[in-house]
Amino acid sequence: MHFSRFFAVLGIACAASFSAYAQTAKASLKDASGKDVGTVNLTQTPHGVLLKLSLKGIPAGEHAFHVHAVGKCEPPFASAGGHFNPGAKKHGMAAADGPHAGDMPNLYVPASGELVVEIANPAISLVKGQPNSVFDADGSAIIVHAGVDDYKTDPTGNAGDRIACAVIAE
Ligand SMILES: [Cu+2]
Repeated sequence: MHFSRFFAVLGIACAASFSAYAQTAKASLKDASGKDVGTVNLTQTPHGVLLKLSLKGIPAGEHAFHVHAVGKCEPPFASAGGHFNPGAKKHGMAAADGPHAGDMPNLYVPASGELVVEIANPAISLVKGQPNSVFDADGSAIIVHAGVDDYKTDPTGNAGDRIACAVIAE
């Protein structure tokens, strides 16, 4: 609300200044039993959003990692809806008319179950009022899946169960 009014007054001059609207957000990942399994720190950049993911206690192996369309995490996390997809694209970076804005590369979790990684997602925004803002009317969530995203099966990537969920919060 505050930012949109600010933009309305200053317009393009403000948009050119990264520091004027740098924003951050945070998401706390829980598994279906409610156990804390990591955090995601999100930072707005002029080129999309940088996500810094810190996982712990996630099963070793390859896992799909997405932004989902609804900011609600009720086990088994169907509450988070489908992939965040404001552009009405097909799923996956392998799809000619893809990907969803919420599609991101798979995670490789080592035997320790701990992983720290930074991922840039140029297709989403933290800025309210933008068409690709994760802070839309129903919010957004981050999901880690049991299986791997095949980058092409529409609309899910055939990634299996949702094993962790985090509401993206300001
Ligand atoms: Cu997903």
